[in-house]
Amino acid sequence: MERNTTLNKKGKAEWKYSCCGMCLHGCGIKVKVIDGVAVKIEGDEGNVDNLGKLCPKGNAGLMRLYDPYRLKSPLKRTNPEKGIGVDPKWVEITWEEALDIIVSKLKKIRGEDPRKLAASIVDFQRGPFWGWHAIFGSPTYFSCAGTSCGPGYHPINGIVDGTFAAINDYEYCNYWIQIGAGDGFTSHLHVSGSAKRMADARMRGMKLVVLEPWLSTGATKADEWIPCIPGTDRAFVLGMMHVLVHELDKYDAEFLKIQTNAPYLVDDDEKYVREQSTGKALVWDKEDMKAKAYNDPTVKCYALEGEYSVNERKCRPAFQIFKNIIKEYTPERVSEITSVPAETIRRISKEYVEAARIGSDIVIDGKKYPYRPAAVNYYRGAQHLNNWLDNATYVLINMLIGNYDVPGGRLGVPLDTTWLSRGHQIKEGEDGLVKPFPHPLGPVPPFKYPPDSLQLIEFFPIGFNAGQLCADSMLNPEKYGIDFKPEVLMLWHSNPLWHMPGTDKFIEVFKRFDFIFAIDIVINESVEWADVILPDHTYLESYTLNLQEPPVTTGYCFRQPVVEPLYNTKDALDILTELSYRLGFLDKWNEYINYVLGIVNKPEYMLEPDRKYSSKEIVDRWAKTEYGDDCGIEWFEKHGSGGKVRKRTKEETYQVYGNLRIPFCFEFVKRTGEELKKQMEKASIDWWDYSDYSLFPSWKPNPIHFKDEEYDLYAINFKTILHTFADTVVIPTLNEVAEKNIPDAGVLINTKTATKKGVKNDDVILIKSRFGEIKGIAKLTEGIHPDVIGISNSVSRWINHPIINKKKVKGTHLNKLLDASLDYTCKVSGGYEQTARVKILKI
Ligand SMILES: Nc1nc2c(c(=O)[nH]1)N[C@H]1C(S)=C(S)[C@@H](COP(=O)(O)OP(=O)(O)OC[C@H]3O[C@@H](n4cnc5c(=O)[nH]c(N)nc54)[C@H](O)[C@@H]3O)O[C@H]1N2
Ligand SMILES: Nc1nc2c(c(=O)[nH]1)N[C@H]1C(S)=C(S)[C@@H](COP(=O)(O)OP(=O)(O)OC[C@H]3O[C@@H](n4cnc5c(=O)[nH]c(N)nc54)[C@H](O)[C@@H]3O)O[C@H]1N2
Ligand code: SF4
Ligand SMILES: [Mo]
Repeated sequence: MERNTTLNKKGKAEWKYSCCGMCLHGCGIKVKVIDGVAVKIEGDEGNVDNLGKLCPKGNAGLMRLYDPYRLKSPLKRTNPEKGIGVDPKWVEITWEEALDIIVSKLKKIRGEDPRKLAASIVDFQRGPFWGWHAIFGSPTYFSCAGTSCGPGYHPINGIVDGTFAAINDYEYCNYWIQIGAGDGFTSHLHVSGSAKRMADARMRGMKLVVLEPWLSTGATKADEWIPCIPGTDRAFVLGMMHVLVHELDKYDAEFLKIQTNAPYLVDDDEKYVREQSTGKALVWDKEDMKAKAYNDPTVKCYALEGEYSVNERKCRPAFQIFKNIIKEYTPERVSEITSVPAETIRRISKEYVEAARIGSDIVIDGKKYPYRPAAVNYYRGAQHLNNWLDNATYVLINMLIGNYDVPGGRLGVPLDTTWLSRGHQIKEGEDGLVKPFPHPLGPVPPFKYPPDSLQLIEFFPIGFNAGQLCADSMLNPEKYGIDFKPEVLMLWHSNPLWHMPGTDKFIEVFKRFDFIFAIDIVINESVEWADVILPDHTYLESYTLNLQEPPVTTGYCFRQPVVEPLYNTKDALDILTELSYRLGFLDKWNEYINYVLGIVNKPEYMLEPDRKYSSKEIVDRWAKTEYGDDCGIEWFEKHGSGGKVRKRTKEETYQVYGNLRIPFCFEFVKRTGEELKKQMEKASIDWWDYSDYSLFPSWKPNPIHFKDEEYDLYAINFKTILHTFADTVVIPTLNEVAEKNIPDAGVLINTKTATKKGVKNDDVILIKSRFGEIKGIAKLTEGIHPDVIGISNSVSRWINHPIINKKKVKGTHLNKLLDASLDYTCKVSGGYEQTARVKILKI
């Protein structure tokens, strides 16, 4: 149905429906426009993802559009000297001149060796177009956006049930444990709508337990806050599994037997034992007392425990191996690691498994499902150096109660885009299991030595682009076999000097590029180093279709201009098309677009190789490909995207793996590690560690956990509802509110710890790690673990900007305290350690 968009006839006001671009998630918005001026943004109540709600950032969007410090024209640096605080002496130039300068640099390196381009791209809402640098010919992704977010999380979801993300069931969960995630309160999946979903769940009585080093927003609202030492969450959960299996003997054995590989027999070489004639993985039938193929219909009773001899080899069900591993994680031992009392670990485990109602069913819309209304949700804060092991642990604590993709439990969140997949990517894999997708954004990059990418993606058969490694590989090319010298850095919607760990190393790296160009809307810490800047339209002036892991809905949110572009700016997609044309690869670029947008499936909309298409035309064809001939831009302009964003059905949500099994034991991961090792050894690489490529998770302290009397504290970071990274700190209202919100206003220190160190509220302190130092303003609170200090993003910026310059202390940025190196990188997923060991001094 067409919506009535004219609300106020007298004032000629019209409401335009569009998509919020203040963070990646893209809530539905409507913007009131009077005489060509946008005056108000509200949530689109027809959008069932955000349910008509907006977070503070979404409400502040007009300040992005009308920001006086926006880029208004292409700029060229006239001061060749680069550095922090050095004035680039920008001058405005024409688009023609700007493109000429960039194209001549790019032409030169493309002719010599296209790997000389490094690209830092984090424009999530235009995700399909991230491949521009690959079409140019360079595999270097100069950003840790992937490894900051969910380096092990996305791959493990791709391996377990062919999804990208996951969330507890807002509708049916009764006992929600939240570990290091802002879901439902501040961040992660679609917070505007999820705050309502979380509040509704609490109103119907759902209990919430939050494990966090500080009293986060979620923790303040929870039934129980459990403070812990950073990076020890995995130990806490291993302790929970110990209690379930060794003390309470309560877990969902039926689910493990029928729906997972827990009963598969594994030998001492950590391989499945196979039927000699068919090669099928074997299980042990307890009743017939013999090994049978996992899918043999005569299996009467799968053994989960015991030790057997098959094909003259000793073997055990995978579950028995798991049980042996977690034997050592008694609550007493785990308590020493985490600082959480043993009785708390026991009590929470008991509450969790009791709430899970193992064995119960529920009928929804006439269909019977297993009912497991308890689940553990986690995200960035729960993932540390041994990131893979962290993720495997949190997956297993859910699987142990049989809650995977059933009502009340842990639900997979697919990336419902045509360019990547459509729904859960459930395909039959080997040994009766779902097919693993260890690189959820594309095919597994083949091993290669010497590598072609600075982020060494060739060494990560599971995981993500570990952009933080670009620093080490540029500074020590011989160590990694890098046989080319990067010359040009492209920045698009990205601030790597801010977002990468090891800031000082990256400052050094920035000095080594001969030429930097940026596509942005404002000048940030990285863009300040550019030679030429190309100004992009803001989200309120441009087109796209956006779909980013909505937890309970599917369908694109449509972005359209609500006003004419205010300045001499261009859409980033049009810029990329123009560059492709001038560099002579428009044909390849158009072919790529046809492929990533799925237009290849609708030949009538395919882009021809030699024509430049505007962003509007591309989005129109994209929309028609997705939704049919009548649903191009014209349709969306009239209707907004409300109608196309819909709730995922029960069939799309529950038990999507059908009769296929999901992995409880990560035999696939173990095997992948062995294959990698063989290739590395052939290339004479003896400095890689394969130990985390394991069947099951375990605990080992990482370098932040060794006894360190000098650096006696841990520094952590967190996002709050007020900001998207630190980008929105330059939005006046958001900054103003943040300055009044204690967690956003300085460095959180436990009152007792501060008093011991002679630090008072609002004192300026020096924070030092082994890798760097920063200054900050102390904010004393009871709401943080005594061994931890907490630094929000809102105090982290150092750019020369009227809002930042007004701050008493600039640049209180956690990343300056971190290292960017292989030592602090997970060798499976590419994730990195985001916690620092620090000491503080009053100054
Ligand atoms: N408001 C807002 N929303 C966002 C974003 C944003 O910038 N702002 N960014 C989006 C993006 S790209 C992402 S990746 C997601 C990230 O979403 P989240 O993972 O939810 O974000 P964070 O705040 O980085 O981390 C979550 C929590 O982990 C806690 N934490 C830190 N260390 C530890 C630890 O060792 N153990 C435990 N248990 N907790 C710890 C932090 O204090 C924080 O409260 O959010 C998305 N949504
Ligand atoms: N200390 C610390 N480090 C972190 C994080 C953290 O929370 N704390 N979070 C990590 C995570 S999860 C991620 S994903 C990364 C994100 O890291 P970044 O990619 O750097 O994140 P943003 O700040 O969103 O984007 C950078 C820049 O995009 C530009 N921009 C904004 N809107 C537009 C637009 O419409 N068009 C264009 N062309 N440019 C625009 C702005 O200049 C902004 O500064 O950072 C990671 N690093
Ligand atoms: S959650 Fe993100 S997309 Fe939604 S209103 Fe807030 S900033 Fe906008
Ligand atoms: Mo992220």
